[in-house]
Amino acid sequence: MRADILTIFPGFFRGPLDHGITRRACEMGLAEIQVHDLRGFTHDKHRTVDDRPFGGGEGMVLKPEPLFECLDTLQLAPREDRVARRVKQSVILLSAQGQRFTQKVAAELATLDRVVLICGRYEGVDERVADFLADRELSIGDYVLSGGEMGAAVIIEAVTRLLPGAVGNEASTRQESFTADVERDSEGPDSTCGSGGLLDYPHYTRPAEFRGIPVPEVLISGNHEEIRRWRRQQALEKTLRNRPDLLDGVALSDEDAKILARIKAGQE
Ligand code: 9D3
Repeated sequence: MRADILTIFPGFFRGPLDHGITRRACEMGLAEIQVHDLRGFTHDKHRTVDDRPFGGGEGMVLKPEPLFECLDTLQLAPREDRVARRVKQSVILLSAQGQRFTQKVAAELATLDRVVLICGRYEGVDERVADFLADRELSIGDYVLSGGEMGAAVIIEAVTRLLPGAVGNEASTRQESFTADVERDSEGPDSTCGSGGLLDYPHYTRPAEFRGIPVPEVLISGNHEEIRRWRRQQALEKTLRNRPDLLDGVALSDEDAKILARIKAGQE
């Protein structure tokens, strides 16, 4: 996959993309990431990328010309072919007004040959970019950021992990069961799920006692059936505590339902 990032802060991406899986994916030739400085597509002395909003109001708005001119240089297929999915390319505007980026969207993007990520800044981006340049508009969550750069880095990492060969065998096997979960229920488990749409169970490693805090005894017992049950119970407890919304969309086995009923009874 090739990814192009359009930004007024190209230096931001030196760091996030030069580590871990994204770095390795680039070195292996699975991903190619190009960062484009929007100021390189201005023509005035001050390399202006923003302007005041028509109609008045607070703050500045990202001008359309540098974004359109930068995209012109990228040799993408026509927008109608992208939107009709005749080509595996997508131009994405990162903004607070976008649809939510989820694991399901990440899986969708991972099937593409090219993605272009346009990073919004200031109070917003001239709406002609959303209407005529980008194919879709994405937000990474319901909180206020200062621009789209963090969002672009998040999307690159989430999508790169899904490229065949990008992560080790063990992890990719786990991911497959997870993707199946996502496909079964579009509103369902999104992230965080080790299995079955619940939060992951807690992990421990050596030492068996650390600063007086012991590892749960069951994990040292060697009784694998007991360990399996304990992990399931812990996953259910944690999900109920931190993400009760996930329990609505998940299919619970009889055993799970019993464990959950016992947890809820114990809370009263
Ligand atoms: C009047 C309200 N505005 C600011 C408090 C709205 C607003 C404008 C510009 C809010 C955020 C931004 C800049 N944010 C992004 O460009 C952005 C973003 C985000 O803020 N949250 C989650 N995902 C994203 S992706 C891009």
